[in-house]
Amino acid sequence: MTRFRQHSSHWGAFTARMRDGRLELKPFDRDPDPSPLLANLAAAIDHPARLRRPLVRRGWLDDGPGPDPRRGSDGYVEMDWDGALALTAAELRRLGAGPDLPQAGALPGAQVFGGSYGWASAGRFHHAQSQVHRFLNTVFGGYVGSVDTYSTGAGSVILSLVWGPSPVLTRDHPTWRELKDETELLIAFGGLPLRNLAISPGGNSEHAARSVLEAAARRGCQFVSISPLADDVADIGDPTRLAPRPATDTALMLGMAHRLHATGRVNRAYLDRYTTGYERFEAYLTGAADGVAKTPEWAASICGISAKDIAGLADRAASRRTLVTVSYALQRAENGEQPVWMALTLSAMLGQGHLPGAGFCYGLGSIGNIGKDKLDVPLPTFPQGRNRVADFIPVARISDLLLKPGEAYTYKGETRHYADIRLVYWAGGNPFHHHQDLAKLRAAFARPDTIVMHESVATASTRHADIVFPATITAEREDVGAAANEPFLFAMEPLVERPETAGCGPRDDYDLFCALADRLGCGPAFSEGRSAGEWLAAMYEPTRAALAARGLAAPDYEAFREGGVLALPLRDEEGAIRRFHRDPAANPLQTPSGRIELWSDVVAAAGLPGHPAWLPPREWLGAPQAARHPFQLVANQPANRLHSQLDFGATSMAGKTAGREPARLNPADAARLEIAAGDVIRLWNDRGGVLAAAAVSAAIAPGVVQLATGAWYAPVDLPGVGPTCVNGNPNAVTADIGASPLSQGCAGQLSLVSIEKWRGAVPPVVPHAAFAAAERSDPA
Ligand code: PGD
Repeated sequence: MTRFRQHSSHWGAFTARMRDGRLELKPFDRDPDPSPLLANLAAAIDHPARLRRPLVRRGWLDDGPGPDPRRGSDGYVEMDWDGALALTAAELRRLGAGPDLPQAGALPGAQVFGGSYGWASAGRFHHAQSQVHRFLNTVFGGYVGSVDTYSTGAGSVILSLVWGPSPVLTRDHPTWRELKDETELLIAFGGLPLRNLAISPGGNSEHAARSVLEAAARRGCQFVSISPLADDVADIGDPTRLAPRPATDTALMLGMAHRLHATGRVNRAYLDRYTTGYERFEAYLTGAADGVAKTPEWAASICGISAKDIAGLADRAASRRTLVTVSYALQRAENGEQPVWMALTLSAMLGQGHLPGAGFCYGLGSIGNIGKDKLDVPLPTFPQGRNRVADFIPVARISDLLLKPGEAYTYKGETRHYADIRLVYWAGGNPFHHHQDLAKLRAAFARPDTIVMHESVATASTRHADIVFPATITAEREDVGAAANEPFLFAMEPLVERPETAGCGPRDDYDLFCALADRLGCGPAFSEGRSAGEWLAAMYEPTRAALAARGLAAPDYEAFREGGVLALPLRDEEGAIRRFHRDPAANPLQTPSGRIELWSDVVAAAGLPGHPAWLPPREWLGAPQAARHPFQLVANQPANRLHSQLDFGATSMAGKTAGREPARLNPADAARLEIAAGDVIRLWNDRGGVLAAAAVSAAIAPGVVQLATGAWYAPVDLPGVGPTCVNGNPNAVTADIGASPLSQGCAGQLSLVSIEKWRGAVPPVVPHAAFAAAERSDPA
């Protein structure tokens, strides 16, 4: 394969070719700021962590399906495809899969968890989650799914009640264009880190954030980043950096709001026209309701920023065109709804939402495609079929689902009950990376009868599954690269041959679902008789037809593949937020009142205050628990990889110290604990421990330790301290709690830990290759 071929990833498009056994890669020529993550892919081509043959867990093979605490410590046996597919089909049939599903009443899918959360790869046809959902819909009539995302659970639930569906509003609003041209002051709660902006689910062709920020700065726009990590904003335009105690942004915003109130700068006309419920919020703000005025002084005592700075920031915001943004990170925490709702309230009090470049934006800086212009044509998608099982969980409740069948929990004001799950089917995600309190997840994964997983590489999750199928990687497949708000469609080509292992190499998720569906008598219903290429051509057709209908160049499928890249038209119209502000009666928001709700009956009925409020979480630096575990762990998104993907890649490995993930702490804390850069340190609490390589940085606020997610979970029983992840996965110590009874969102960003220099014998990191170890004998 000597010609450069088109491809795409969540972090950027590129062309590549194999030369002298190495992948040579060129970023997309329209990309002004390509991501360093592109360099991670090459290692995947023939990495020893690649899965090449189906694996079956030794205990499952010997003793059959059933709950089993050996998951996570058991051995694996390699099988050939026929043997593994036959075993799996028999197990799925035992659980009710097949062509003769009941038309009414209980479906076998009601005991199958198929939420299968995970980002997998960028191509739209080989999108693992769509594939697994279509398969389960076909053979089980459906599955217990999941709603919301690990990215934004608390934030999207609260906004869906008080602002409207956040994906619609944030993706339907040209915020970057307005920021470049109009904004005078950007107040970014949670910062605006370029590392997050490099990523978009499905692809990110032009990394424009840096140039937009530079242009805005040249025009005189000022930036304020509010984060305990000073490098959550780039050094563009001399940004003001304020470092509150983590988890206290709501208090800081309340202090600002009180200042606006006390100085008569609340925009009452805006509140009257566009919002409901301000009076009830105001009674809380002033203390009329609870006797505590939320003054800047009050806020300062909680968040650690001086009252003068809080008041000064409110004054600055009120005197210029101000955009208030709040990042996903802030809501990935207990009571994570509050900073999002309070930022919306603060911006409503400033009353500039009707002005271009001002108002409120959720998630700008959290992910690349928010705030970009919207597309005018539909994108290719793989149809998932109909899920006839209505049951679901909020996505981050996976451990509770498996551990507590029948138990009640609440979600959006409803009382629901966890299903009794016998089968877990996962493709394209890494729960032993992404979920919190991984020791608890291990106990949860001991419960089902059977866990089937498709993966390209042997992750910690595959080491907890019973049947593991090796999937191809994106570089081995033909696909189409497309993403919301992305103005290009990419004809992704295979870049390398797929590895063969004695005629038994990895397969595409689609091919292996076809093979299973065939064995279950559901082949035609799953595949509709189409090859992958035929599906791709069919998926492309709605986009082509829409282009033709607009009189634009609309190449047929072959011509599109030949060209490699197709530019898509953008919609030249105001977004939903502008339409609402132009005429709120004609274009109401999708909230009960049609307006921005600063009081919500639905939220109040769910047992939370009906207005945004400072609700201290259990784990923050002002909590009683901080006496035992005095450091706030910020477990954020990594700069050197996407989540846990390609953790063995060049950029990811370059960020580690002797193969171990770095944990950054403030120089004063490091000195007090006698920790030097490069030392191995232990972070721990009652849930477990994790080893990391110390990095000392003034960018980290005192009392804070930052350890990014994504190192592969490798628990080792260390003498004297018990199970400890020796590779540096922070989810060994994070809390598995819902953000609140309202949203049940992921709360993994912030926890309390203790830190010590590890003085015992330093255990080696577990290399990625070791996760792939298996017996080679074929048992069949
Ligand atoms: P990835 O590492 O992207 O993490 O969690 P997610 O599970 O999405 O996992 C994707 C997996 O899919 C990889 O292991 C990859 O090898 C595999 N894969 C890729 N392509 C294919 C394919 O074609 N077929 C198959 N079968 N497999 C494939 C991410 C999640 O983590 C997210 S989105 C967020 S925002 C959360 N963030 C945090 C956080 O901030 N703090 C904490 N503590 N925890 C978090 N967890 C969440």
